[in-house]
Amino acid sequence: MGVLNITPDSFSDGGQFTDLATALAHAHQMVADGAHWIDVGGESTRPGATPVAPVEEQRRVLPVVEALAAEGIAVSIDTRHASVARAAVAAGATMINDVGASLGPVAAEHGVAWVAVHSQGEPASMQDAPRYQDVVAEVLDYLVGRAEAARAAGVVDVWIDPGVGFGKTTAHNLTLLAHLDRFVATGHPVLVGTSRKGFLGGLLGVSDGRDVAAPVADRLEGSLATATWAMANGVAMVRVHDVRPTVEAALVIAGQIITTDAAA
Ligand code: HH2
Repeated sequence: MGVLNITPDSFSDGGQFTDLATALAHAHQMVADGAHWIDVGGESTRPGATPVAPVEEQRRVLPVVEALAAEGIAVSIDTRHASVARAAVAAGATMINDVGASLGPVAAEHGVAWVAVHSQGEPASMQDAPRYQDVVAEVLDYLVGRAEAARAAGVVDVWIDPGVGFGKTTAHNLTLLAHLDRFVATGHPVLVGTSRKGFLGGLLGVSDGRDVAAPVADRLEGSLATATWAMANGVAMVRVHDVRPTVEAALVIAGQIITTDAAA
């Protein structure tokens, strides 16, 4: 799943794709690089982000969703708001990627896929003091409960996502990643998004012997390591900014031959 943020303030690609032509060109490149889904978002949910009014979110995402869906590209809408999800589905999105994990009924209403993402707290304050007794058990119980309710309400295609970075410390994130097999064992397809996230900055900074976090542009190794780990542990989809390197990493562990553009 390739990330396409139509926002001025996303932590890694904010402001890059606010122009329609640039956004579409980037989506086309991600599809050419091997993305099966394009995840379109109009509100940053990075720690400390300011909430966006649903009407503004729709203004940002709908032209992009409509254009990509019209070309037959599978589009998911990354939103916490029912009105945005409904409008995006009307424009052609066929998956609701739901960081609030509350839009199962909307997915049921429209017969589209739904991703339940775990988060603790709201983006504005979620990283202040995340607390769990047993992070794996709590996140798992929550997601299975949400997924079962959505299935009972009629959603056929239900995904679960432990929500790396959403109200979690680095230790929480690493513990969840270490136990992805338990999420996979639920039988629900699992989606994981670690791409360029802050905890990788901290880990890469430390591994480089620096006492500062690696900047967003310098987190590819961490993104690839965690995406590859997730895939090797049975995760069905990874949500990434760097599609081509992730596909190449996946092909390496799948034992397949990579044909570079130059050699093709
Ligand atoms: N992470 C982000 C946004 N949406 N959706 C799922 N299913 N899983 C995730 O881990 C996830 C997500 C945050 O990343 P990004 O979109 O790159 O940044 P921002 O929220 O600043 O736009």
